[in-house]
Amino acid sequence: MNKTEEMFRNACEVYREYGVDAVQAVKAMDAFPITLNAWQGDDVQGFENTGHSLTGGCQVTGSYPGCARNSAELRDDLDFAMKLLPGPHKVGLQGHEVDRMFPGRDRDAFDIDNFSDWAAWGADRKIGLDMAPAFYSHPKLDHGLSLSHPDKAIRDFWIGHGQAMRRVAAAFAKSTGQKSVCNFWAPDGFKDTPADRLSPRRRLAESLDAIFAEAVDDNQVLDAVESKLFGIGTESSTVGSHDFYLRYAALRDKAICLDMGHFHPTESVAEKLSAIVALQGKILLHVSRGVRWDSDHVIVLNDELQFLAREIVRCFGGDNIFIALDFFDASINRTAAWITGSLAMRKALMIALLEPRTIDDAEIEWNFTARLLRQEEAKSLPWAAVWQYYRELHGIPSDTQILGAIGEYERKTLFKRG
Ligand code: RNT
Ligand code: ZN
Repeated sequence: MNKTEEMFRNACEVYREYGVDAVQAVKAMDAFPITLNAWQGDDVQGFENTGHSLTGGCQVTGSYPGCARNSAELRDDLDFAMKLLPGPHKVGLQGHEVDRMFPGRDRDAFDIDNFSDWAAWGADRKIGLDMAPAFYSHPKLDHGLSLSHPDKAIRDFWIGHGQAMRRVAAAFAKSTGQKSVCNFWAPDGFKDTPADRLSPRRRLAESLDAIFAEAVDDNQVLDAVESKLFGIGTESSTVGSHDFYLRYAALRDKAICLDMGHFHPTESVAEKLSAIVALQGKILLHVSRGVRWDSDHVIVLNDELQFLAREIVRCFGGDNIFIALDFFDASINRTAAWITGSLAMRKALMIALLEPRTIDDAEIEWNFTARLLRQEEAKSLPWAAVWQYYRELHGIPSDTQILGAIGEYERKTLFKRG
């Protein structure tokens, strides 16, 4: 028995005293696929090569060398990162991260031919592929509006893009054999106080209804709608606010996408999960970290992430909560961002799966003193010994070895991209 196994056995003994089966917790980890956000690898630029800069109220800061310049390089980087990660993964794409463009064919007419290399890659690796239409970084995002624009021709263009991406999501599901989550986030909003908030919201609802009018197989595509509180240039009001989308999702039986950077700083996304699941709602999580604002920092193992993981584990019903990363940091090695973010999410899930049942016992007995003490006590239980065992079970090297592999990959590949 090696040192890791010995420490794991000891940890199992300790957790048994708290009503936790650590062996079962290790097995349960694979019930939670994590979707990597491909757009971290290309700084949300996409590959249309039309020169459109990033708009829509998001911002990527930093200029670390080696950004993926095309979908093949992006897949290489994802392959590299996923080799160093434990547990099941999916990959999420944006609607402009095409393999190729065709003359005269714009986003409203994209189809699976624009993404066929992605479909083949996912099928070959048995990796599920999610999709998100890109309602931004395009001239038809006009005065900050897309699906809610007063000009029907502009709305129709974006409705076409939404329909096209949903068909691509269905094609991804067919080729990979895994359900594809198609997430709709539109940047529509106002920098300063709008006179009319109601009309754009009515138009957004109509446009979404037009997109979803086309039937898709629920076993292949799960539609999600993502709310946002503000963006750069939409500080005063967003058309697709949380109130709007929570109601829309309930009325139209869609998943609600909760992005951790899209709420007031003191508002917790973790707190929302049980409220939505208790009423049979489905949730797509955009796991992110805002620093002072919706800065989309790489996630780290902090209290909020651990709170989120605890709620995921308690509310998870197999197909009601989907975990997707959403951050974009161009100041560090982009593959390291995926690796750091996915490992942090996995650690938080491990800690949540190991949560002592004695906490619940105390609560059931109305003993809130014991509940508080037990919650604090849990923080010093040997979860790291179980985590190390889980990593070695999946053949994941140490963090030092991962850093070495990242350094070698950037010397051999990334830095040669110029
Ligand atoms: C924008 C939303 C959205 C984006 C991606 C790139 O703030 O979070 O999910 O991150 O569409
Ligand atoms: Zn998001």
